[in-house]
Amino acid sequence: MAASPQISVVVPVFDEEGAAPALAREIAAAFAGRSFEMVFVDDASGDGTKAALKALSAALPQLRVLGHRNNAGQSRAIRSGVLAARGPVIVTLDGDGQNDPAFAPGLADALLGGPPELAMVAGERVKRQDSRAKRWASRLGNGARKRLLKDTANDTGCGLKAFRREAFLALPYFDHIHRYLPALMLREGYQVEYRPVGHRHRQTGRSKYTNLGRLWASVSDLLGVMWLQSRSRDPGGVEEA
Ligand SMILES: Nc1nc2c(ncn2[C@@H]2O[C@H](COP(=O)(O)OP(=O)(O)OP(=O)(O)O)[C@@H](O)[C@H]2O)c(=O)[nH]1
Ligand SMILES: [Mg+2]
Repeated sequence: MAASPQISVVVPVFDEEGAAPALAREIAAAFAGRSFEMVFVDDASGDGTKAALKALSAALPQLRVLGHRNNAGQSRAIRSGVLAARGPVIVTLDGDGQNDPAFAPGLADALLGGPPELAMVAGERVKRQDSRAKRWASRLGNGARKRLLKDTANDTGCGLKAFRREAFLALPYFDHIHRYLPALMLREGYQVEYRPVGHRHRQTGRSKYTNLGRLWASVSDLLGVMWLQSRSRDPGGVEEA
């Protein structure tokens, strides 16, 4: 594996023993022939997720496996992966296999081919393969967030995204920040684009979120991001004299 790959694929996993190894193989196939690494971040799973990935890494040299000592959530796992990543371009995917890795190289290429101000190309799920209740809650949540934050995004819950490592690390961190990346990138003066991506049924394992839990977190997160937006001032660019 190259010491400095062009692309680092970061995948947060929590109790995804049934899905994670197959997903790693699919990602490796999708990026075959490219300069890439995969950084799977195990968030103190109670099942054999970490051991299964570690065993697979003997056969997949691009696979790196990190582990948290304590469960710290999806956003913290993404952040740990980005910090450890060696590539300037990051692609994230959910660890349950619901995001189709075949769409991942396209997002990375859109970012690499774009202007330097373009910091993120985010996926938007077409034909979402989730329950009706989840799709409804998501539609309501996305509508409220878009109206309040004016962040142009239709589907911030989509785990498939490509962004510049440097831009991500310039953002403030909080739990669940992964749903507010468009708003926070725009706040920093970066450009954000969206591309349609495929979505699949969860085949194994259990959902980690409930509608009620998400609603509760969203209220305080929305208020927090609105505060961050109100406390931001735009220098209109920075030039060296
Ligand atoms: N690292 C980490 N990842 C988590 C945690 N909770 C969820 N995830 C990961 O975040 C991703 C999304 O979680 P899901 O449970 O699939 O959420 P969802 O797609 O809305 O729900 P389903 O449709 O039922 O799959 C998956 O890769 C999970 O493994 C957590 O506490 N820590
Ligand atoms: Mg899922």
